[in-house]
Amino acid sequence: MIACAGLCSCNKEKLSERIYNQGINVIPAPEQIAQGSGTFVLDKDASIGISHDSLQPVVSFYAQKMRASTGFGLPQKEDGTIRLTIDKTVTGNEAYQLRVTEDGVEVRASSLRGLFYGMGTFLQLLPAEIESPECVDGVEWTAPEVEVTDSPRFPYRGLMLDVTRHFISVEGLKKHIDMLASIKINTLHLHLSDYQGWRVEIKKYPLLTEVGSRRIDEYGKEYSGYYTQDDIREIVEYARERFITIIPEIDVPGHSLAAIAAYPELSCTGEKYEVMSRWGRFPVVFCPGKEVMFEMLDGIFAEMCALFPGPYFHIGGDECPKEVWKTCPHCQKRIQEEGLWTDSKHSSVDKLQSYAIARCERILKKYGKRMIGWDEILEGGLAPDATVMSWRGEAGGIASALMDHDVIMTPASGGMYIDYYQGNSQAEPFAWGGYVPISKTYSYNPVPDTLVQMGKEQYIRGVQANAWAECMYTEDIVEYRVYPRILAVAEVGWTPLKNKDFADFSRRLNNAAVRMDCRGINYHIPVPEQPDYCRNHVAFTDSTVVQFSTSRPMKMVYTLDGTEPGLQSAVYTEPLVFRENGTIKIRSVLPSGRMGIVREVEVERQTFLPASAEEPEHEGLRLRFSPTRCLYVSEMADVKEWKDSILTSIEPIVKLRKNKYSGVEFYVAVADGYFYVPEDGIYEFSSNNTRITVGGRLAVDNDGKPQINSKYGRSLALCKGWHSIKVEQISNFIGGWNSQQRNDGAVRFRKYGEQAWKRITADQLKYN
Ligand code: TNX
Repeated sequence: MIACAGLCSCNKEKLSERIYNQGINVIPAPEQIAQGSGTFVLDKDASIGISHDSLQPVVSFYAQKMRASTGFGLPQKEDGTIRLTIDKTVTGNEAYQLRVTEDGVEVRASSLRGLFYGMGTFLQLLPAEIESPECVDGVEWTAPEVEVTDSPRFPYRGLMLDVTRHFISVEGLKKHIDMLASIKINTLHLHLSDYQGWRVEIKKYPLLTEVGSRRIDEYGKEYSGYYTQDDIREIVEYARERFITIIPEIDVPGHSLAAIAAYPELSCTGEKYEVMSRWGRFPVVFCPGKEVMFEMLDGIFAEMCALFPGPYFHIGGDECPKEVWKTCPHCQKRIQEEGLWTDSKHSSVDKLQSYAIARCERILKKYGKRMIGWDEILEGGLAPDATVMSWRGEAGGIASALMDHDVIMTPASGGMYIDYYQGNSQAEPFAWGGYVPISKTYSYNPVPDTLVQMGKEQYIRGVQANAWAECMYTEDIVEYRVYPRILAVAEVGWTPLKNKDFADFSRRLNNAAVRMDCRGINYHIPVPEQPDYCRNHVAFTDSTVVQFSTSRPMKMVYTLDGTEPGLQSAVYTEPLVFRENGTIKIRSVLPSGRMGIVREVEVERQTFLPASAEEPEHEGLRLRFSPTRCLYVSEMADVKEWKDSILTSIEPIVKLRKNKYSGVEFYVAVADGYFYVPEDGIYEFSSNNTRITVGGRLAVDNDGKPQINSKYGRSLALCKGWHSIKVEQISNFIGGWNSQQRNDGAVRFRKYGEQAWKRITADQLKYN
């Protein structure tokens, strides 16, 4: 019987011989690996030997793991089959040497961490089922004969988890820590405070969590969560045992509304605010003109620095709207007193931000910590010893390195934003935006040529991926976005450039997938996409061909009868031809038999919808408007009082754009009239409004969904001429998204085959 979830092999085939267990599957790929012809077999007689008692923690960690899956006793013996030795001639704190021969396994390193990584590599040489938490039968526990000499390319290899927008439980964090340790990621950065939540207990300031950890969602439900100091100690210790350092981030002076909700004196005006339940940037931030900001930060940092033993503390510093500071008397006084005048390089408010950050650095130094900040901390002049995380491209990182500051590269443009879509947005679950397939993450090189030319590349300390969590509503979806892309980051951070090979990495992922199954991780499996023209509703008049591919080569199975595709379903081998209505359900299959999410594509045979016999009379659309709060279109039927007017284009249905960050104005609006179709054709529609109906048929449906990244567009076969159009817009927020925030109000359309979208323009609108 197989213990690993998601593994399914009821036949007699040996698991160890399955395709995903063939070859060498180590991630990240080592610096040097030479394969011999022999094989090591781990059997019931195997034992472990250590050179010194201090190695006990590493040995117990792995012995326990291997006992669980193999069922072997793995006792400790002086001359064990697997031998771990501290060897000071192996240079580098994270380096190790690993020799696997027919007779045994030898790991040497100058540190416990090195031995931990060496053993990690050995486990990856064994069949993937070694990671199973339960005993697995039918596996021959073999590892190829190899000689490995290994050390990382960069000392810093990190993941940032945003636990403010959506909280991750202690158990959830431990699951990440376990997985990250197995791929030699050594830093977990926790983003602990933001507009939307304060997530760490501070004894001196209890309201930070009492008030700051709670927000009210669009349904009036409370969302909350925070780590007690005991939780933090537990997480930090768990991570330490796995050689992972946790870096806490308290974001200042922007992204600080949750703290202001708890202690209003922290802002310029002292007004009372609520913890934000919507995403975006808001102009309520800390006031560096007031001493109370620094007094409180001192108290907060004091407690946190004692909890987090690592050398670094992250103070955020990103995206601070500084407009309020320009008119705040406290800020202006500070600018005067400190002489923070605008000069040719920096504005006075930028200098004020730098002043605040430099004071944070002084507080942190008092507690023995080094400061990290996002690249905005460069803007008013960089604090003396700051380490910079370059996220807005590499420019901030390059500028910092040129000033001899340490840099961690984490550019969104370099594929390090793993909150972005990893496949076509039409095929993937809802995400923030962007497009970061794993190949993009994998191909990132953190050392820009300029720095090599200037001899400054040593300031690049490493690389990090960021999992911002606005659109990660559950812990499952966090895992879906993080894995397997973080495996690519692990290889970017560890493996020498010359050893990187995406095709081989993709192959090794099939083995890593089984290891992740054993850990119960909900990782992403490429979703079938139509190569050039990906959409979920396909209309045609005579016949159509629907084609699928995946971002890395993968078997696909599908059904046409509405049932869930399974391993026994038809295998996709060639484009599907339709002459009648149909529903395609298709998903990818990994070599292990594990399947990805089901993609559903509706195929519909239509006849051209005739245009209206007469041209409508007046230019524009009729608008009905009501300042009522609704969440769903169905609630609009109960709205009693409407105000009628005429619109000359569709866009103004989305109001108040200039006020988009400070709140949501609740209203409903319906625009009605006709839209001119320039020629016969099959048209696809797209809009971030709530619902679009053309010719009485649904063309876009975002009802009850966040009104960004619309993927609910449908297609219609339309004759040239005037067709009725109805645009419904609910202004509210759903899933944290203000429905005006990323909605320009437009309705876009394109004829099949065209790539570019066109807006419906004013001259295409009329009403009767
Ligand atoms: C920018 S990266 C932010 C975050 C958002 C993220 C969304 C950075 C320092 N700030 O607050 O969550 O974009 O991708």
